[in-house]
Amino acid sequence: VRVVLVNPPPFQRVDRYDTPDFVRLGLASLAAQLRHDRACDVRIVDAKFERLGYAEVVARVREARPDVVGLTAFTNEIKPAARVARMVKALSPSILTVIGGVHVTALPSETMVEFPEFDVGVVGEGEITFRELVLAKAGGASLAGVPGLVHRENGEPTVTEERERILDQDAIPLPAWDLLPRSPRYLFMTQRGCPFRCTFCANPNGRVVRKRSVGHVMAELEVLTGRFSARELYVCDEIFTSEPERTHALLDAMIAARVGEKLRWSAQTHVNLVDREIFRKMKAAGCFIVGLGIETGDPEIMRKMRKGITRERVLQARDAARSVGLAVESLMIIGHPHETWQSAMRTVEFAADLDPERPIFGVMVPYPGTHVAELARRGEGGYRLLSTDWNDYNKQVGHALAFEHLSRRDLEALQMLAYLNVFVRNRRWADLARFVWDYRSEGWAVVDKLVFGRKPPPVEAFDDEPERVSPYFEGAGVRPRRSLPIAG
Ligand code: B12
Repeated sequence: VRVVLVNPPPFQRVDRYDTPDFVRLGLASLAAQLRHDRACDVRIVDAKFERLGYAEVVARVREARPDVVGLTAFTNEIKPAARVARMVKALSPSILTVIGGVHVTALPSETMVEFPEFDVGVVGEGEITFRELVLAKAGGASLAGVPGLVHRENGEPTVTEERERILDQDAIPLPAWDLLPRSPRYLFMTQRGCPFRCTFCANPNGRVVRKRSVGHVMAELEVLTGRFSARELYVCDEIFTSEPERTHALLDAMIAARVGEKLRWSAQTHVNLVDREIFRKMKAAGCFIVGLGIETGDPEIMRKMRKGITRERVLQARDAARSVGLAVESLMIIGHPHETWQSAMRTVEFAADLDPERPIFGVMVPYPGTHVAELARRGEGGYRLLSTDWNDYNKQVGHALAFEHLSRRDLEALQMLAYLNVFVRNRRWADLARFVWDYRSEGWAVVDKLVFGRKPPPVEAFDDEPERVSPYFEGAGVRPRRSLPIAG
């Protein structure tokens, strides 16, 4: 069996992550598993990293003459993934198109109804499910016997038995980075899952944290620093310091192996699970910035978002990081349930009090599978759903949500103000200049929207783009308004 895995082209080129300087971890992991089991011949096309358009992606697919094309997508990537699938089907209807990733995991049946161009969806962690799917396809067996899938039976989406999460993460082979172009940064994961129940998070990896052993993580670090000459890692564990004992053991091993002399890395964690000693070791092991999920500066919202943090705890964590010279990235959201101008201003002010090296403010997006999305769909929490078009579901420059008492413009003005306020109030002029330069594309897109009411144009526009609405929105208490016009 021949398989091609595809990271679809971006819908628009605004966000720095539309054209990332790193390759896709999920696909490298799936490919490694297939290769490990000698299940098939596998290739990867990372259109975002390689800056490929749709025609180029399809040309690569044609050349590989695959039996199966697997596509990956977060919510904001699902429509570009569907377009690739449509073009692949036009190439040869017998190619099996498989969609995986966070979006289909949250909305399995709805995705199959909305996008007939996908033959099968893989729900959740894909390594084992995809291997079994490919083997079933090779052997002509029915897909109904493979757990963790959504497929069609008599035209109706049918979800098979639930797939168990992979408890032994060491059993997953190291990502097949050799199937992708070399990149300066790599994504890296030492565990999957998060036990918290925050209202805005879909928790795609489940609540049970499954950790790789220290030895397994160290083996991957050796390969990345050696064979792939990685210079920077983005550790994407939901909570890097989830268990203190294991975190210390891992950091001790990294320090002993002098990882910090070979590369630098960043990670994210929860303010209740850190202290000065952990930060000191992280810094010694090569970490240069730690992301803290702070989310809001409003004490009432903080209490209600189910994260269990307080402003005092956030400040303590910031001080602990600062005392060992570790930079802080603050992750905050504007648009929590029942957000008002006043509560959002508390976030704006708290961020300036914190004065993080790298502030990040997203506007709330109602990602399917979250409590916030349910509220937005029902028109509760003060929310007004603006769009049923998944291309609008982006946190930085999106257009999914507003409030009865806060317009989209208000939210974006607050976002701009929040960024500026951190630098201006703390008189960080050089940082402000660097920030404006680094984020000029995103900044311009927001200004263009605020001033002229236009959205950024798609990278490639197609006349035959089908007008579809996911059944997920049927019966929603709120009728989305017409989306904004697109610039250009
Ligand atoms: C690293 C990361 C990033 C990185 C890199 C993303 C990238 N392009 O690789 C950066 C910082 C760039 C990023 C950006 C964004 N991110 Co992000 N990110 C993550 C994070 C932390 C890990 C993703 C990851 O690599 N996981 C590891 C791999 C192994 O898992 P995976 O990709 O899910 O793949 C597995 C399965 O999903 C499945 N699978 C996936 N694809 C396929 C395909 C096939 C064929 C099959 C069979 C199976 C399969 O099998 C894989 C192996 O088990 C997750 C949270 C999390 N911990 O998962 C959020 C997360 C995915 N991000 C999220 C979001 C919202 C975004 C942004 C849209 C935010 C924004 N700026 O607006 C942007 C999107 C940028 C863009 N233009 O596309 C949300 C997605 C929610 C949603 N419903 O879409 C998540 C879930 C965070 C959250 N809890 O809300 N992100």
